[in-house]
Amino acid sequence: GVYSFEDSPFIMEILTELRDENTGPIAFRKGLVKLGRYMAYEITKTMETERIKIKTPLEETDGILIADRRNVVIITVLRAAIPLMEGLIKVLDHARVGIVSASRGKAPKFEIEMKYVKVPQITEKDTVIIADPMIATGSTLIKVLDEVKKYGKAKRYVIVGVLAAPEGISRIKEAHPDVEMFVAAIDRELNEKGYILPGLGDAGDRAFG
Ligand code: HSX
Repeated sequence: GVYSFEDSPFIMEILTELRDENTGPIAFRKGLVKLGRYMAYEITKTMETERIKIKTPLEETDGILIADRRNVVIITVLRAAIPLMEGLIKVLDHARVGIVSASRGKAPKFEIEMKYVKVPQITEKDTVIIADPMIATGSTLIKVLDEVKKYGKAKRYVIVGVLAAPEGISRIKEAHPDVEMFVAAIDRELNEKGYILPGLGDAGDRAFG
């Protein structure tokens, strides 16, 4: 499934700040960290929980444990996903973290070059979360998923992004039908250069200059 958070005023307020061209790199990075934190919180609502018994200082009572939160692998797609990952691990603090580099060539082929891949071993207990702020043509994430799937079969594959274009969503769904996508918002379209409209510009440049 594809989930977006247009009905969450707080996530939309953060997104508004990220879109605004007057937002500088410091606030932009902070916004990405915040989004990562709140989106991870939303994702925990889709995770399996276990009932457990604990003792307060006064008596025994029931509690819960989000079992799946213990088995998370976050894949950070360089470079714009770094602040997003920093936010995700505030909630998913047990996560093992993989890093991949991907850069997209020019139109019309948008070929993806992956120079660096460091991914931990993945087991069937794991929820693999792939963080990349922008899902434009979807080529980057298709290639990242192809690669990540070589490291073992996970329980779930979840993409976390800020913005997605409809083109990218359908291409990813076609290539990897087992993948769930969580994005702050789904935007209108891609321009001829493969930029999302209205978008927020180049997330890597906005965050890191
Ligand atoms: C940007 O382009 C993003 O952070 C992604 O890594 C990539 C998305 O483009 P696409 O491969 O979906 O077209 O640098």
